[in-house]
Amino acid sequence: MRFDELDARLRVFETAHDHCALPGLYLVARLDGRNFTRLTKEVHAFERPFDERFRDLMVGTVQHLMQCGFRVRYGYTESDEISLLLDPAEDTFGRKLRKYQSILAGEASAKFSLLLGSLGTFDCRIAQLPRRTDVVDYFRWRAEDALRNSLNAHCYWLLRGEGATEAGATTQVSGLRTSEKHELLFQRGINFNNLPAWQKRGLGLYWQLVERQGYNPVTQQTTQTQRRELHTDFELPVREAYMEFIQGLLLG
Ligand SMILES: Nc1nc2c(ncn2[C@@H]2O[C@H](COP(=O)(O)OP(=O)(O)OP(=O)(O)O)[C@@H](O)[C@H]2O)c(=O)[nH]1
Ligand SMILES: [Mg+2]
Repeated sequence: MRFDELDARLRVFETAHDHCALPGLYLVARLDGRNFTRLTKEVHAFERPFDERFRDLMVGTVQHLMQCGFRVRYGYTESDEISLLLDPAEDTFGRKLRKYQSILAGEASAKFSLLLGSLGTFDCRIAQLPRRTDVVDYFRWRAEDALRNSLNAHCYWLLRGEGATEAGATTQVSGLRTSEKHELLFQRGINFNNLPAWQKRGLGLYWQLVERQGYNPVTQQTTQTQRRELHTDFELPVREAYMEFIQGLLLG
């Protein structure tokens, strides 16, 4: 069989099930660290429940993902996960989902591993959201997940620190209502509400226009230019203010 016949015969097995996102749908990619429970607790001894070094590795990875060839309006990270809101007009690779998923997972894994100095890998999935309200709800959902995880993790590690076993601490925490978890921490001198915002709500990265002063050596005059810079927000707004913030990202 000639090469071009062989090529045509076999190519179809790779591409026949290729899915493309429909135009107009909002795309949000979510990447999640693979086996990061082991990575954060056995392979590397990161502080529990939250470690600023780990946070900064995740932020560095998001910064890279927002500048690796796709138009990303908003990057959000909590725990070992990253969500990326793609620009509604994003059309690279003809909106082929396979391309977005594999390239983003590859870029994230490569960048995170370089920053960490050893292997750390991510998976990636894409949500295709039909309406703006779905995008707002998506990010509200992840922020609420961050809050619940944070409260549980603080309680869990506090109990472990007091000698509880893995199973004992898990059962104890899962049997408590939210108010009781707050109370458990409060009785040990921890006011959950006063913990750093990034631990409770995650972090957001978005583009900001900033004024920069330059100098034109030809005209020997100072110049004023606007540049797009990536901003990391450690104090994301809460509740309605956060929903409005996400809505704002979708305009324009
Ligand atoms: N020590 C420490 N662990 C963290 C930190 N941030 C996230 N993690 C851990 O990362 C893990 C993320 O959980 P999952 O994504 O559900 O679990 P996983 O082990 O990655 O499993 P898969 O995602 O299914 O591969 C949890 O065990 C968190 O405790 C941190 O700042 N410090
Ligand atoms: Mg994970």
